[in-house]
Amino acid sequence: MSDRGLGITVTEHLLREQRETPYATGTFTQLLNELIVAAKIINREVNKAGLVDIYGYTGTENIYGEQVQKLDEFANSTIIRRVMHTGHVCAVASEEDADIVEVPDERLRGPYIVLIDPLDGSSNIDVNASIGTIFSIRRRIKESGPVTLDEVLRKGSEQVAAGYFIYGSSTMLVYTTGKGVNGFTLNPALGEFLLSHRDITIPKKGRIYSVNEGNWAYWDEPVKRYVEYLKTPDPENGRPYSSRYIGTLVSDFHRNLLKGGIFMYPADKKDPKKPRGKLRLLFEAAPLAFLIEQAGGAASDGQRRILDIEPETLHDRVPLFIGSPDDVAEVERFLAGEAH
Ligand code: AHM
Ligand code: MG
Repeated sequence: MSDRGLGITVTEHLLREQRETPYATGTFTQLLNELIVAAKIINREVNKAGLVDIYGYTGTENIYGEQVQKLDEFANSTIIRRVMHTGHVCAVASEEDADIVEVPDERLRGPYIVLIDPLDGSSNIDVNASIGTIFSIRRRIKESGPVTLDEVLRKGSEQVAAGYFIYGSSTMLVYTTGKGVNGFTLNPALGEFLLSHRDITIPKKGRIYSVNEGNWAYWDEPVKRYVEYLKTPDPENGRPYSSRYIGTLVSDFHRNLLKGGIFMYPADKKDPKKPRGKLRLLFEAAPLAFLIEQAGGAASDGQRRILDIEPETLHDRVPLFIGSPDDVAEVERFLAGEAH
């Protein structure tokens, strides 16, 4: 029987996936549910963000003498608190924190490690453009004992789930557990995420490129040549591409996932302290790489598959080229000097 029109909730969808997985205990379903609750709380605060001027600036005291927390700090602490009390997690690593946060020994601990970018694109809050939360879930390596950094510094191919919430004109959850990608839209009247985008597949080739072109002067020549190529008219091959850049990775990624195209944050020479691009491997590139591959796309640092890269530190940065498979293959050819 078709379930069209039924409005499958994300919980129902998770339970169905769980039933199809032999030996599944439901642990993972509960963990993802907790992330969903955290995202609903964040969403509520994001929706009020424009009111800060009325109720008081963030980071300062409001008119009631209370400290108003910045939204990114609020998102970070909300997710960490919620997932740490589930009993299913042994540690959380966040883009906002220098080190991993371990669940104390005296609390119930589980086998999962959660990695988060709690509020991606937070510089867009002030201008009412969409922002997001990225998450990645891994299983720890050891059976017990303190969580060590080497358990977190693992290739992206070892993720068991990854996804994001986007706080946009609608609030959505898009996630994968390695069995394709599904998208859910929050129905605000019900407070439930309903299946709205089943089995998302990215077009093989797109017509959109997303990059901060203001960094042009700092790019290597092959990147410049590739972007020039995308802008050079060739109607038979779908060029010129359109340029779309929001400046929130989640939002730029989401659009390209649905419509096809390529998002790039190449390495640049602007900041000598960040010669390897801007985006973080563990918190941004790897979770989105898992999603894009599950949707039939590709993600590369220009030479290597993102999911094969072993991080050296928690906050490693990587150049990122992610999107439709033919577009990513093409940029790799430019970077290898095989096309110009
Ligand atoms: P952040 O971690 O400081 O929020 O930076 C991440 C964001 C991404 O969401 C976005 O793709 C990128 O930075 C935009 O950077 P830029 O403003 O340099 O184009
Ligand atoms: Mg980010």
